[in-house]
Amino acid sequence: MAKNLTHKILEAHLEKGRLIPGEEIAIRIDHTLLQDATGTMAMLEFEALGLDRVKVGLAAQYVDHNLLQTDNKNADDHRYLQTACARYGIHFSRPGNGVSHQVHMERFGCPGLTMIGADSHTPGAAGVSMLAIGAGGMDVALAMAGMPYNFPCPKVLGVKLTGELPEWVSAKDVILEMLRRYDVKGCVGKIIEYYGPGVRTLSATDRETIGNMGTELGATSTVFPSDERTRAYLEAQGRGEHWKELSADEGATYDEYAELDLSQVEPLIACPSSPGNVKTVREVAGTKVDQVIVGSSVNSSFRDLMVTARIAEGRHSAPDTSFHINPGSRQVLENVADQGGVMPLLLAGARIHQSGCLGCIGMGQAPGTGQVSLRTFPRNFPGRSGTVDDKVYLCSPETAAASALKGVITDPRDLGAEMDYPRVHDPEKYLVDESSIIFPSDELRRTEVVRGPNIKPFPDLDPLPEDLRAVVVLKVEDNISTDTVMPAGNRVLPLRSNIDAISEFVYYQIAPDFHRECRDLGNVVVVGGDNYGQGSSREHAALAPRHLGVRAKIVKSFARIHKANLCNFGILPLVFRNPDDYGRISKGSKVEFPNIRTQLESGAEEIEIRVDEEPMTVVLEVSERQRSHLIAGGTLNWVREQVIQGG
Ligand code: MIC
Repeated sequence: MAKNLTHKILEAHLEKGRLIPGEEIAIRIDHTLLQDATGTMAMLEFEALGLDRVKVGLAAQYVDHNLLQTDNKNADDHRYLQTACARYGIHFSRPGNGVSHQVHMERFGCPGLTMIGADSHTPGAAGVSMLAIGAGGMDVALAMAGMPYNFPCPKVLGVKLTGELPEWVSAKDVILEMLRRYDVKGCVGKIIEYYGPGVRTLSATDRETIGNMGTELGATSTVFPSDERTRAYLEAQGRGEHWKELSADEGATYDEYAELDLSQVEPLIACPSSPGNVKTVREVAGTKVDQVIVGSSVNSSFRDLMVTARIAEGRHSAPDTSFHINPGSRQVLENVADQGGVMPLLLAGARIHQSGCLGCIGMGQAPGTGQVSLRTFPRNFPGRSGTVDDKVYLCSPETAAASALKGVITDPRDLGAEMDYPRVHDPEKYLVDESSIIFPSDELRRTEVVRGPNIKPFPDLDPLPEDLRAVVVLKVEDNISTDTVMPAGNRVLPLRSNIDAISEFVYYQIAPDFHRECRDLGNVVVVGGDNYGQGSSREHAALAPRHLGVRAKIVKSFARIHKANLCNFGILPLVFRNPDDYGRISKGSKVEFPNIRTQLESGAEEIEIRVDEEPMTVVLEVSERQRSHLIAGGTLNWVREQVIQGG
């Protein structure tokens, strides 16, 4: 039977289950990716498994998030990660070498392989036709230990691309067009596979942009065929031997279909404060812009910076507009410099930063009060920039560059009257500099792991009791992102390896007393709407609430990674059977979970609880494996039980 490419890759890696949407499957993982913000906790979890060496084809650790060093903490974490990588056999990409997604694609990504990464934008590896999935740190730690990755088999949405992008329109506009159609939860439970004649008009880094931001659609992953463009990219990286051709079989079918004519795409922009709030640039043109940032997690490739440089060449940014460049990697910056792109940027007034995520995760670059910031980043959830009531827009490098020059949101096509569109071609051979990557070796194996004082052991979590009584501590609405649950930014990120300390920031932007109330109340419940926990993969959005006594979350629906993280840390992910029950429960409601342990052990999907003494039925839709983890009080407890039982 003719197969689509997603099923071909999944089948080649399938360890358990059937490719039936919704059923849990387990796949073998070829690569794992960690970044420092999620990686310290994941590394502690890996260490807790007690292995001598990683057991995965290739494990990589990037330091790209916590780059500001305002006290000892981040630098201590960097040293911890570097020494742990040496000790356990993990590739270590040093601070300043670049964003995980960009560097992994440059140096390690291979068509047809699988990867999980403790970063929700891991699917960017679609650029070199990997099937890459964002996951919580615990799941990545298990994969580093050689275990397969378990997840619900997704549907495959086949998107046929036709035509070719017009001038001044680029890959970011394609993914914004997808967001305009599907919004932030339209692709939950799906892998998006692009196919058709339009694919070959997109370069590997264009595909990376589209894959990276597929996450904002709620998608599990994104897959692109591996073709001549993939070959050209790998050859330019000096890794041509890793290329192989991959595509769907002739006549392959998909669970769902869509078509996108690239020639019809126009400059688009996601308005504050959701990646799904997409308008045409024309609709908001003329809005005054205080800050423009090109780069970071997405749109930070050679092409993206070079097109910005060529647009800015011989011009200057507007006097009231602060213009920033965050290169995706040291390699990108070296190549842009080599091809004459740095001088035009400097002369245009750009502030060129080190390679890394920076303002994308609130590590600096926060806009001022009431200021408008235009960014080529992947997400703009409320307050993520670090500024309360921020006004962050997401757009292509072309729109960003045009707006930086004019000082107002500008459709880049309007520059057509002043200049020709500077079409940028990727180098036939990139300058390759691997000196900031430390490769594993037998000699490094003897390295002693150095732990700073801020690295605290993984907290103890008790197993699920037979009966549970709790109080609703917070009720929130739809589309709450993990940025709201567990904010990032320079005050909070350095605490990622200290759960007790970071817990004080849970929900602090919308409920500053959350942690105190939890401590007063004992066991608590959080109530939410649809798509609860969208966005980042940060497991701290589950682990820190659990540490504060959150034992269940009852919502209308969950985002994929957050739900898996809740199971990993023993928080019951419950869904209202009747969505109207959302109205029957409020802050202060008393919730009883009688015989909850027995209910879970019996495999019940419908769970009977009592809310303010009235019965209510909620649904627990998890796999058998996750059920055992919830009963044990979390995955780590469960793994330890298995080790003890196994002798
Ligand atoms: C993000 O974009 O939110 C991040 C930073 O990449 C996160 C990881 C984190 O919270 O550390 C993600 O998306 O997983």
